[in-house]
Amino acid sequence: KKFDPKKTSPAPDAPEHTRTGMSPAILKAAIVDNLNFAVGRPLETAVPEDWYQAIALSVRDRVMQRWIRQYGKRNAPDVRQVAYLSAEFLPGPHLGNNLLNLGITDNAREALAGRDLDLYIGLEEEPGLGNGGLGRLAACYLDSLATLRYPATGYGIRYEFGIFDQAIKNGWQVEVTDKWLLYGNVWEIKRPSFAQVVKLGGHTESYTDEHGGFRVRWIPDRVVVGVPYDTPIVGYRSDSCVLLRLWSAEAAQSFDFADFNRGDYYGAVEEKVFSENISKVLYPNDEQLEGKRLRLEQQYFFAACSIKDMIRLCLQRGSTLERFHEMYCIQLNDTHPAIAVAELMRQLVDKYALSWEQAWDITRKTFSYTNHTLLPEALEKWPLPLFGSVLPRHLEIIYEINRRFLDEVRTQFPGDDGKIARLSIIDESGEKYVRMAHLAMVGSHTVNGVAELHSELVKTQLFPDFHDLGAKRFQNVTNGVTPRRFLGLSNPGLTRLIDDRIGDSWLSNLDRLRELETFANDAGFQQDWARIKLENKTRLAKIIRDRAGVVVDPTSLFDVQVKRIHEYKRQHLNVLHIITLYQRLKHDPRLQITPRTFLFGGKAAPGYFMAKLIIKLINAVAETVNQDPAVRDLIKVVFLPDYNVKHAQNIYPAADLSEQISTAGKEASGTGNMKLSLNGALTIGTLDGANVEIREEVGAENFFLFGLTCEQAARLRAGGYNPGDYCHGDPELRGVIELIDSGLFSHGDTELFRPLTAHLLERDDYLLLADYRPYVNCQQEVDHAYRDTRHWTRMSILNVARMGKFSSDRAVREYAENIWKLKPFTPDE
Ligand code: Z2T
Repeated sequence: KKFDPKKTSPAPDAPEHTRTGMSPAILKAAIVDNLNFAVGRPLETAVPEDWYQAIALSVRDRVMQRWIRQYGKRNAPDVRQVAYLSAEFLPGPHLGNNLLNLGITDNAREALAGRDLDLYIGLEEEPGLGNGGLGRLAACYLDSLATLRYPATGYGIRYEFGIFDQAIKNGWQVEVTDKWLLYGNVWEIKRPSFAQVVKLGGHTESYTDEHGGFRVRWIPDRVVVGVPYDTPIVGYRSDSCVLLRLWSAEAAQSFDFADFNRGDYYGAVEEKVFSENISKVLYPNDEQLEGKRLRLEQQYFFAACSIKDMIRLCLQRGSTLERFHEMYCIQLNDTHPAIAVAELMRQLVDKYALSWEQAWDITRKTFSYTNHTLLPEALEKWPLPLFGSVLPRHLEIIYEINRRFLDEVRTQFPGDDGKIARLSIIDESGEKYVRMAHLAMVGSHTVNGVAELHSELVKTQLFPDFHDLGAKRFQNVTNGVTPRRFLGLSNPGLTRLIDDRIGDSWLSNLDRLRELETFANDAGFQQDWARIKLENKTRLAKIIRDRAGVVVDPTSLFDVQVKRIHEYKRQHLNVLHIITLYQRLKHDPRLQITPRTFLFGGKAAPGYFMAKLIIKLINAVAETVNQDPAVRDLIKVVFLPDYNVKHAQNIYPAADLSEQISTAGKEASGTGNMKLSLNGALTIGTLDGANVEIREEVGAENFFLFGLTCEQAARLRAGGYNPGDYCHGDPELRGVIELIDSGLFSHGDTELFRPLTAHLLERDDYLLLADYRPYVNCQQEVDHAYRDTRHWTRMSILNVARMGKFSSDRAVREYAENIWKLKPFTPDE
């Protein structure tokens, strides 16, 4: 068949709605247009990658149309916007989600007339611009901000290389560079005209201005240019869009002609290389500070670009900077962007000549701060000399902020030097540091934790002295996840079943899932429910075979632990349970247990030895167990390489059991726990983070609880915890540890896992041995419960029906109403 462009392309004089329309016929024409004119491929030679590009471009046009239509509303002089500042965003692949949110998935399928839309959707390289929960949360919030019609911008960094791709070689993690931009990125639009210049290094000078005022200027020794790339994020069934604006670093001038003319070619390009380094790569540590100069430069780079962008827009919209806080509120996603507090002060005082008092008032009314962890090793602090050499003016400003702040503290607590030292933004207990959490606290009107338990611990454990001051508002906003991507898009089978029973409005009103409760006992509904789970498991089983080379039984219990690998998350406790079952089956070959498939996924920070050893242990146990004929049909262990958003979307719908087994008090919230339960998995978990609230919602009888509470854990530690006692008192546990040390899982190498077992026996910071017996017993209950399919299915239905609270729509509404004081746009007529 020959391609005739006249037959498929709209006439050049066609009305606008014909070019941007959503009908199958018009979509088809647009896709073919883009294939020809943007991708540059005739239909008959187009490969799937070309089709992906053409479809994505056509969808982007339609997203942009919404963006344009809202321009007037967004920029009206009386509209307050939220700027969500985050060093990480993990949006996942856009195409499928944009089709869903625009409501044109079926139309696109029809437009493609038999071509495989899902194949094209699957080709998209995801922007892995985050480590885990924190970055994914930011992406969920953008989805909800757009859906709920709040005026918002997400500001972050356009890393050229995102989180590394994980390969598994010989059981070990191997990091592979993430090249997400290799084939281009359809969704972003570069905006060179909004570029910002950012200063770095150098020194400060004081001078007297024309009114005789004392002023300071910063003479940098380097400047870089930040160029924004915009990705519109479209709301679900709404006329609204929000913008994700990511900054990319470029050299101020790509050639220094002075150097070039002297014949120093390399000197001339050096500047370009140094500048571009700033947005080159995401630091791959979750919850482990890496005090590197480049990381501080990244943080300042994007904070400064974002603040300057807001000032530009504020002035452009006819406001004055005295009203900055009426035009913008800024949410700090952890302390990574906290330097923005000092940067706003610098802009207002040094550049726009506001008084310190007025600038500080504006600043405090603008910022609020979300804390995401209690782990001490994650709390950001910068050595003073390093900080001063990168940001000399900001250090002065921070000293002034701190001086005034501590003066206030002194009037409230006279003579309490200990309190002053503990509250100070500068840590002077040894080597001096700038404490970024203190800067964020002092500079903002509200601070919040991300689950009820976590928010309590923020007050009582993390910042008790700030809490005593009383002035600051401490709040809780329990995290939420978007049901669009994590149910609507990932689990179309379950989505259709729910639609059939309760209509289709629940995806934007998740509380309506409660209406499913009436069907929890309905045998027909239970059967449909179980059938869909089995279909999802069958689909995942194929992926497991292709990607991990293991054949698993879709009727076995899929026991899933997917998240970053960290000792506090206790993937190795899960492994101790697996080895326990293995040991029991070896001793008693006729033992009846529920067949289980243990699935793991997650990346380890490249420098985190223990986490990497845990991955090796999982794979080592998998290798031994999966090939042992004595247990082969009862337990299978799989480590799925390269856990990311895209793979997560295949895993959640297939899970029966969700492992949320962190040491109580360590997981701030967790969000995977929500996604899994929303897809009908039952949780086995500790009273940690949002687990507490999930259990409250779904009912204790539909949740497998075990382990120490955080108070019990604290008491145990205070009384001198001795893990060895637990080992000696429990022969089964001792057997498990001895089995690891025997070399059974390491081809006779008795030393390989010694760092792990030795740590458990000698220190066990995360109390695995204390929680081992309760965990294994609880798993036994899971085993029994799964045998009663009807009862299990009923619990699964009730889990889903009661997950309404954990929609990111609820969370974003709480931020908007209680912290940002933001009003949504009125809908278009
Ligand atoms: C992260 O993903 C989280 C906290 C961090 O603290 C850093 C990163 Cl990269 C600095 C996680 C928490 O561990 C998790 O409990 C929480 O659900 C998530 O942030 C979102 O709040």
